[in-house]
Amino acid sequence: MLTEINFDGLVGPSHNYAGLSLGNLASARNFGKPSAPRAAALQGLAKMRANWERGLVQGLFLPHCRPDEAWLRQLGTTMHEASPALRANAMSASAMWAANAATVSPGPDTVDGRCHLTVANLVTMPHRSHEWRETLAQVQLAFADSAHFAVHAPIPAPFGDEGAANHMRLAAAHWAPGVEVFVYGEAAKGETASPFPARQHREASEAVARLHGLDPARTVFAQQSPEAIAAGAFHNDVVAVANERVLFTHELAFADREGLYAELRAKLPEIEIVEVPASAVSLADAVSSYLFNAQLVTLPSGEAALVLPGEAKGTPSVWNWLEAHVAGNGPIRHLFVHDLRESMANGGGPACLRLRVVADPEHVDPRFLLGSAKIDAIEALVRECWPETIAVDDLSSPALWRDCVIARARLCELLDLRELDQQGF
Ligand code: SUG
Repeated sequence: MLTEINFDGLVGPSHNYAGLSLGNLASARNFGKPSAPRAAALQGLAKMRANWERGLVQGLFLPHCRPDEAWLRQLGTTMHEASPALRANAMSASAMWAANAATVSPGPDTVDGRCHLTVANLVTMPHRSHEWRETLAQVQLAFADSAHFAVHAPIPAPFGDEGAANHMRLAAAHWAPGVEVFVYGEAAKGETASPFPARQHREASEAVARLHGLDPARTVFAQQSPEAIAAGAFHNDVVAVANERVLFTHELAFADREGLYAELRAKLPEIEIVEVPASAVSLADAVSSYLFNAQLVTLPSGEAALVLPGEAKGTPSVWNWLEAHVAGNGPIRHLFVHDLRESMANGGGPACLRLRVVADPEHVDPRFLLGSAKIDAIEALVRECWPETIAVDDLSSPALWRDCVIARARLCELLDLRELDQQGF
């Protein structure tokens, strides 16, 4: 039975605000503030539990081993000797944003009928560029069943690939053949480049589509609007989200909105495009509230629901639009709000925290799937081992480095994934 599984990245014990992501306004705004890794992980786990209780299948990716001494070794240094900037990069907990782990094409879309996953190279940001090795190791374990999954190593540099955050799948139902939309960023000809980097390159998206064996007739490449990138939409999933036949998008998300909508209508006649006009919600409000970084999910009843961050409820233009949509019998029928402020303060909303994989859960390594008892056990471990707070200066503390390594080792042991603790990432 093919179903959608949401694999959430657990927030790691080194979660901090080092301001590492140019173009991510929240990351820049919160630079230097103390973080709360324990609260952050508990907020994420509460969302996972709630989605599981809603009847959705819930999976987990582990935080990566931090500090990443292996990466520093490649750079000829160690945590003791590295500059504060390199230390912060080696301590980043950014792997929590699992939407950037990989791009996923479910079996009904691919030439060999297997679900294909390409791990993202994340080459644009130094602190994210070393995630791929451990992500690849986890993905290879979770989806080891090669009769049903094909796992691809990252696209080589310099072609930037940020994974599912720039990829949308539309289909009559999860199990039906879908139309896959790859959204890339680049300055339009003749336009001044945005002050912020476009992290997803078209060449990378085209390579992923080829590797996955997608049918060109059901594959779309769309340019993100430079205006959205300049407004802080460093990934497409900050301004648009798709689920089954619904595309939920801001009016200014795409460079050629009319052209894209026409192409999608031609390829999937049953599509429902729910567009929020800039006159109702400005790009600035969309970016600060993360309205579109909601999880758009299909509940067991068949109804569509949005899993939103608290900031969406706290932004009057956004909440007014949502309430009117639900009252007016729009395709989205339910709104669930979660406090994810620790992740949000680094630019990561509900949708950033999860990677969607349409597959049969029976084919996934069960160590990566969650139920209530396992969530209880992880919560207890987080309360015991995750630091309560980290100030940016603490990133230079050997005691913190040791605590982070121990916390993650305990998690690997709890989940019976000791092999991930021994690979020396
Ligand atoms: O890559 N933030 C992440 C947020 C990623 C959100 N993901 C999606 N939109 N799918 C990023 O910018 C914060 C970095 C820091 O300052 O520590 C950070 O990496």
